[in-house]
Amino acid sequence: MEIEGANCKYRVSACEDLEQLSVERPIKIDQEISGLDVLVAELHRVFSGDHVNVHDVQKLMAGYKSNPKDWKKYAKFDRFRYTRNLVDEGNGAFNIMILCWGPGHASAIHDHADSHCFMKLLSGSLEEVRYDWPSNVEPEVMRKFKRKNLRRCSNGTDLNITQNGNNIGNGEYQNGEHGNEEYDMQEMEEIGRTRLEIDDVCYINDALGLHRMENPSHVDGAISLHLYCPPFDSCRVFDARTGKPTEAKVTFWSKYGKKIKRVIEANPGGK
Ligand code: 2CO
Ligand code: FE2
Repeated sequence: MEIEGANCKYRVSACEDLEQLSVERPIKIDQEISGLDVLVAELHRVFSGDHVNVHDVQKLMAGYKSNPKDWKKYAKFDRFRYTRNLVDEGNGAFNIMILCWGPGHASAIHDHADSHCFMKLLSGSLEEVRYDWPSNVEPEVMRKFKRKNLRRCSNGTDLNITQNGNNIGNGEYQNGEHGNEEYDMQEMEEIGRTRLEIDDVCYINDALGLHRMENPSHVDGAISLHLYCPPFDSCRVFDARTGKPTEAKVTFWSKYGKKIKRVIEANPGGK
């Protein structure tokens, strides 16, 4: 994918030029963004056009310098899991949220549902661990690689697992029980590791692989700002030992600074 030219108004698999995977580093900052509300306003402006360049979104996020007074109303932690706190719904084109990671909190290994994912560290530090796709799970973007006769990808079957009640967000990955389907187990392969420090911006999409985020500190929390476009409400999480994917809902802990009332869902088939 020609990341810099990719139009992130569309899903990753709908982008043209899938060959190049490079991202310009360091990100050149064209304008300083004086607050989180200014960043959100600039994002609305950029996303109101027909074409949104991935690199321009990175630049805007890099141009904002983290200031706790801007984001403290969204910084809501849970003792047990990382929380997802919605800041803005981007007129349906994107959503932007603040994730709060308590000491030692981590996500499962997950994909990004064919969307673009931008991430900026606001406080503390986080480690991103990237993984290759298990060879028997094929994301939409890789199908496109194949259709275009471009490099790579598996010839295995696509597992179609949709287990209701699974949940990513608030760190909750209630992966439920695995089905009875045959599964060719394969340990997942780590392909990279990056330590993010305050104000660092990074980007991932399904063509670049899967990832897991972890707060390496056992003492301090970490806070990150995430932008997804298009927004998504479910993704797949993967078992590191087997590569097995499970569909998981993504949920919010708070929206616009207000905590969401949790509804305990009935579990018809549950124990
Ligand atoms: N994608 C995860 C989530 O939205 C966070 S890791 O950074 O993309 O919960
Ligand atoms: Fe992620």
